[in-house]
Amino acid sequence: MIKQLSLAFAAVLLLASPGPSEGATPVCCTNPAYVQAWTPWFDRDNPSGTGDWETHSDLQNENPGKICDIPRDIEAATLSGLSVGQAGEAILINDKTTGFVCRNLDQSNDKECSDYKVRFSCAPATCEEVCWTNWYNRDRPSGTGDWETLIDLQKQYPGQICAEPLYIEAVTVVGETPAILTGDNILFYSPTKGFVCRNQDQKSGYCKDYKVRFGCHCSSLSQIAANMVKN
Ligand SMILES: [Ca+2]
Ligand SMILES: [Ca+2]
Repeated sequence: MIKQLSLAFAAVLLLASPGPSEGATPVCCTNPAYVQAWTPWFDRDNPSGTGDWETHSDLQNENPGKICDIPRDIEAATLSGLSVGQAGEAILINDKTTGFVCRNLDQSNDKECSDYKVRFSCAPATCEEVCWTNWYNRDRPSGTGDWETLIDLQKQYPGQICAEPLYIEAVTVVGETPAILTGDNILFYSPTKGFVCRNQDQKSGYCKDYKVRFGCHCSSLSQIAANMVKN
């Protein structure tokens, strides 16, 4: 009885402290507001006509079932890997609802737009299919930036994160502000790579400190949960 009570107490403590503590405590069936789950990159048009048209509706029609109806975010980059800001061109539309359009007539010196690719962030379809790992915070931004890469976290916390996460969520350690709302320029934020914010990409010279967690197939985390109970 005492053993049962102490186990129950420990379970309550674990559930009550979802911060960046050590150990895997899979949290199942929550559906956080700001999840970054990027589709693959899409590049349907070239700028040789009137411009580069990568609209959400065209991309959805041409890639059935691959892009959600209501994306949470959009990212555009040139095929050479420059962000929209780095490319410095006049962009007509760059929003998650309409998609991306760069018109040649808006560019100076009769220049054509660069060729862009886009991707969208889509929420999990249902919470039941996704279980979340604990929060991890392995790095601080005092060096070159805040490096919370999947490969480093998997090495540092062996057996706690599934091999192929479906989703990633990143928030600030202080205040738990979603990464996409902080204004920091994020180098990458992807379930397959993890999260990196470099100080050199920020106007202020420093990234905020972030923690991350991953969304996995529940079956891949259930074994971890079973091991937790045994231990
Ligand atoms: Ca394009
Ligand atoms: Ca961090």
